[in-house]
Amino acid sequence: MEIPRLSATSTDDELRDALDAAGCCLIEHAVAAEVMDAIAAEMAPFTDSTPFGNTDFTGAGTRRTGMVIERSPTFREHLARHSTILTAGDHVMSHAPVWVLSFAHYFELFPGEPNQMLHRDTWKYGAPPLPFEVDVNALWAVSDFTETNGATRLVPGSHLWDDERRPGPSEDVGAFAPKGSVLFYTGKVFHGGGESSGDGVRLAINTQHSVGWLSQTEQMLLEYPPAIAADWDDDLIRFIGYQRLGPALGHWRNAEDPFIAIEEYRAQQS
Ligand SMILES: O=C(O)CCC(=O)C(=O)O
Ligand SMILES: [Fe+2]
Repeated sequence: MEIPRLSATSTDDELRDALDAAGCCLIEHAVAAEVMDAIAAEMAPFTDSTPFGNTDFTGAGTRRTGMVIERSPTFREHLARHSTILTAGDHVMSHAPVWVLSFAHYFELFPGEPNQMLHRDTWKYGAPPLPFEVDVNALWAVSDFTETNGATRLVPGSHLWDDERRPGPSEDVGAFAPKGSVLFYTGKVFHGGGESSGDGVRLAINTQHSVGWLSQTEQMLLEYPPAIAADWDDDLIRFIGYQRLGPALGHWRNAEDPFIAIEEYRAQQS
C-alpha cells in the first residue's frame, strides 16, 4: 500500500478517509515553505546545546530539541493548531471526551544516521495494547524529506494489524515530501526515521496528540507554567493541558478547571 497523498486544497473527508484506510497520510504544502524557514531560524539558537541521541532508537545522528512551543512563535501561530491537526485528532480520537497536544520537538537528522527501528508510537506507553487508537502524530517537513536525507519510512495499513505481526523487509515505504508538508500517522502505524546517506540535515517537527486520559509525552504544564503560557491564545493553552481532561480528570486545587490558573496569573499581572 502507498501513503495517501493529499494537497492543501484536499477536503477534510479525504483526510479522514486516508487515515481510516492507511492510518497515515501526507499533505503536501500544508503550509508555505517560508513558515518552515522561520521556525528553523527560531530554533537554531537552541540546537547546538542539544545532545545527540544515546540509544539506537533516539539515534547518535539525531538531535531532538524541546521547548518548541515557547521557542517558536511561528510554530504556535501556524502549526500547533493547524486545521489538519484538528481534523485528524477529532477523527482518530472521536471516542475521547478530550484530546491534547502531547509532544512538540524539533528533530535534526544528520548524514550517516541509519534507519530507525520500525515501531508503533503506542509502544511508548508500555501498556497492554488497546483495541482502538489513542493518538495521532505528525511530522512536519521543516526541510524537504528525501530518499537520501532520512525521510520517514512507514507501513501504510499496519494500524489494522494484530499486535504480534511485524513488518516484513519490503513493506515500508518512504514519506518523501517537499518542505511545508505534514505527515500524519496514528499511534498504531509502524514507522521509523529513514537512513541518511548524506544529503544535508533533515529538519522536522514531531507533534504528538493523545487522548486526555493518558499521560502526555512531555510534562507540558511543568515546561510551560502560567508565567510562560498566559500570553498565548486560549485555545493553545487549553490544548497543552490547561483544561479538564475527562469527565472527572485533570482537577486543579479544589477540583477546579486548570485554566483558572492562567486567568489568575493574568489578573495578578494586570
Ligand atoms: O524521525 C522520524 O522520521 C521518525 C521518528 C520517530 O518515529 C520517533 O522518534 O518515534
Ligand atoms: Fe515514532
